[in-house]
Amino acid sequence: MRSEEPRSVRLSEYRPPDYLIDQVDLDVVLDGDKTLVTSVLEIRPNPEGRSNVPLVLDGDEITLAGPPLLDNDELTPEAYVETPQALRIHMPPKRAFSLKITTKLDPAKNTKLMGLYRSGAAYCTQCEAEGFRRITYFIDRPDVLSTYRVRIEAGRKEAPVLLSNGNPVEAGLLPNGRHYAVWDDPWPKPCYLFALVGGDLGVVRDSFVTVSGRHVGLAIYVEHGKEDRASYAMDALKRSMKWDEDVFGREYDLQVFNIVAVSDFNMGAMENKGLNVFNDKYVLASGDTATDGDYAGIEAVIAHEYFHNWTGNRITCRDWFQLCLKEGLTVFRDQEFTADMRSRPVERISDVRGLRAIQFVEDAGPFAHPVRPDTYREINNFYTATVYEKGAEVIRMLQALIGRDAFRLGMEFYFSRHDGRAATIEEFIACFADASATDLSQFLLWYSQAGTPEVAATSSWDEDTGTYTLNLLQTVPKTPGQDIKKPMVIPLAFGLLGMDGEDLPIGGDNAESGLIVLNKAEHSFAFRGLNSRPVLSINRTFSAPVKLTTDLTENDLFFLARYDSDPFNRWQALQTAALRVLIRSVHAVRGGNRPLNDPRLAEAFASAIADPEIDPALLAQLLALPSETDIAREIGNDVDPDAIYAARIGLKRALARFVRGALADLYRGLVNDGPYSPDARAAGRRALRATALDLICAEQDDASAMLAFAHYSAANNMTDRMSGLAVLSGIDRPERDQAFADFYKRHKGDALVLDKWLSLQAVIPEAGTLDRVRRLMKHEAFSMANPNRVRALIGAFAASNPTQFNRADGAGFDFLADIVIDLDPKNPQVAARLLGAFRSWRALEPGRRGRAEFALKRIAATDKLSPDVSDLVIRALA
Ligand code: 0A1
Ligand code: ZN
Repeated sequence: MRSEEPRSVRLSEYRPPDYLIDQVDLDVVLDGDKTLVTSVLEIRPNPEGRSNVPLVLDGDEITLAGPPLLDNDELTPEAYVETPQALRIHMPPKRAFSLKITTKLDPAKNTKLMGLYRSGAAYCTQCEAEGFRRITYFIDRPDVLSTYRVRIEAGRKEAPVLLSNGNPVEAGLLPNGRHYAVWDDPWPKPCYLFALVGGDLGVVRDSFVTVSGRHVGLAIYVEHGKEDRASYAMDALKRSMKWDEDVFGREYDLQVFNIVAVSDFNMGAMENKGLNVFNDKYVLASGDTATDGDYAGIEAVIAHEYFHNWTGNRITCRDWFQLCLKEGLTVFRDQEFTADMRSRPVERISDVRGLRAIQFVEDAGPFAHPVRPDTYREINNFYTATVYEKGAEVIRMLQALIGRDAFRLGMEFYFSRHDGRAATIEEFIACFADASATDLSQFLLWYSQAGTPEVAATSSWDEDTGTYTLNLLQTVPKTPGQDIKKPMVIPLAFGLLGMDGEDLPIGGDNAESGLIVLNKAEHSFAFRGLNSRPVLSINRTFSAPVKLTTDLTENDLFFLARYDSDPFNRWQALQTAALRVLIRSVHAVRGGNRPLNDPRLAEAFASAIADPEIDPALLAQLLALPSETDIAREIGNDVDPDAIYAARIGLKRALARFVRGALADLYRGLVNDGPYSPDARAAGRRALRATALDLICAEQDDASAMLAFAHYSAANNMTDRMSGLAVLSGIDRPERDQAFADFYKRHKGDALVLDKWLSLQAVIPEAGTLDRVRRLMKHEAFSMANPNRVRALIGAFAASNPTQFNRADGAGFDFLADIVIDLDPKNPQVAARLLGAFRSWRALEPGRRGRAEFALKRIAATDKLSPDVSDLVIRALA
């Protein structure tokens, strides 16, 4: 490593701040490269901190415009020092005082998109996690809570819209074509929730009346001309506000709620108090520009950011180690919202697919970390699937363990005890321990032990006594820095199916409720008085985020796929059966044989298709084979992505041949010529039709190309157009280029739509793709400066094209290394995210592993790496 290793921060070293800041008055003059920020801070020594210590205000790439003023008196040059990372006042008064600081910024030069920057026609901010220090000197940590009054001034033409947190209190005209607005946020907040927007934007307005009758003005600001694409986001916002009242008793607490969509954004969106700033991808949608998946994403992200108003904003985190306190909980809340708005089982399946594809892989590789990490070098690298998605699973388990009523009571305790404060995981869990009179100390291991627990279920059947015995064994694998693990508390929802496929009444030890709770390494449960050997359905609804192995036979699995009363486990049974075939097949392929097939799987597909009771969205999930990543994860080491690809496409072809007639009927029966509606039912039908198309076209021959092209051409909405194009993209026929060219012509100039076009080309599993990606980097639709474009092309290639990113010659790795090295100085966060593609490099077969290591070492040897990238390469190579 050429650059210095970034310093580690440790949870165990937490100390309360030495000073508190009660009030912040900001005056921001937006004026291009002469932008000035003046802040007046009301500061006092913290009784819980150390006394007589210097006041250290964090800073990052900012400079003072003049000496600070303490209680209106200019500080002498000896009284303070400005370093690249801080403003230090050597001997501040031992009483409350005010400090006035002015900094000068150039938002247009801010390519990191942290702090105050420009996006299109707007100035905007991003402060989480440590961006406020790029605007002004401040105690930039979440346990310093202040009320804010913000005055913004700008040219009226350049920035007719001036927004900040809280309520609007004043606005007016100024000489020289300028104007100003004042915002006041009465709720104390940490500086990471500060936001400001100034720009020339279009707006869509609506309103919401809260449960106690207060009127809230809602507004969504977008690029001019895109107003008609914000209506679904607005609808989702109103539904979120109502849902949080109904389900969690949470009422909104300001006169206005504003959302601004910007096109340059490092993440999905940000929950700044009363002023959410969004990546425009999660706001803008119309039937012609967005897919059903995009609509679902908008609904979920709008809800997520809105729900943060209570879980994150009213109650925030004491320090960044507690990030899951707001993120895991808020993901849980948005997933529950979606389950209530759409189909609960389908939402669960798609959440679990996502969890396994990303979090399980993360948990099994060099980047594994606990839901609450205990050390970090760069906090930006901990906005991970583990903190977010596994964090949500932990909350879901908590609810399963103590029951819904106690869970709701625990949430009430949490809201009333910690409102207006910065809390910890221990304080959060104590609310549930009190609400349920349960000792949750062992449960806390879910926050501190990394790695996906493995549960092995074996059983025996005693025909003479009618006794079924279930043995459960749990282990937690080693992860970086954690060699020894303790047994966890694992709630497993389960049922036993009788010969007729019905759930048997469950008797027996500790298991009357349909929930087994493991808390030791090994358990054994006996179920007596049964007439025949039952079939076990366990971890129903995926009640615990574990890797499960069972002694279920394939016939048991097909039985469950058909009869299980839990739709999740019906899906799971088919996935497990398919995975078993696929893994055998991968071995066959590597041994030089043809891919394998299992006629029973084909029959299971046929019977699912023939089942009139199954809802189309669920059927689409049932018919989707495990992904290449699923197969790789299951294999675990010595992974050969080409063999996986061959096994999967081989099985898909065989299955499709077997159910060809049924698929064709299904495909025909699902046509819908009516106008597009993004509702879940219609989306489910489109999803099933797309799945049928994908299977029918698995041969990738001339007929497939014609059908997919016809599907593409007949589409009257983006969802259908994309499902046609996605299938075509895998078929090397002239129709493919024709469709890509047509798509480009139709959507030229619409960057968000062209992201889809870039992504689809980046994931083509063919040897020419890397060159295609290189060519597309020079295309006018691409820009290295925009995170969405980078993710659409390069991110998709690295994360979603297993055969081509992991090319045997290492060219995929080299390409990504070059990109990371080039992007790092401009936008380290986005560069670091791309490195996530190396999350399982050690699991590859030795040739590829060596080439991946070489590429990682080349990055590590680069001069002046950012803390973001160097932290990840250090961990990847450790
Ligand atoms: N709190 C946001 C996530 C977020 C984190 C960092 C950001 O800037 C780099 C932006 C957003 C959320 O959970 O939605
Ligand atoms: Zn969040």
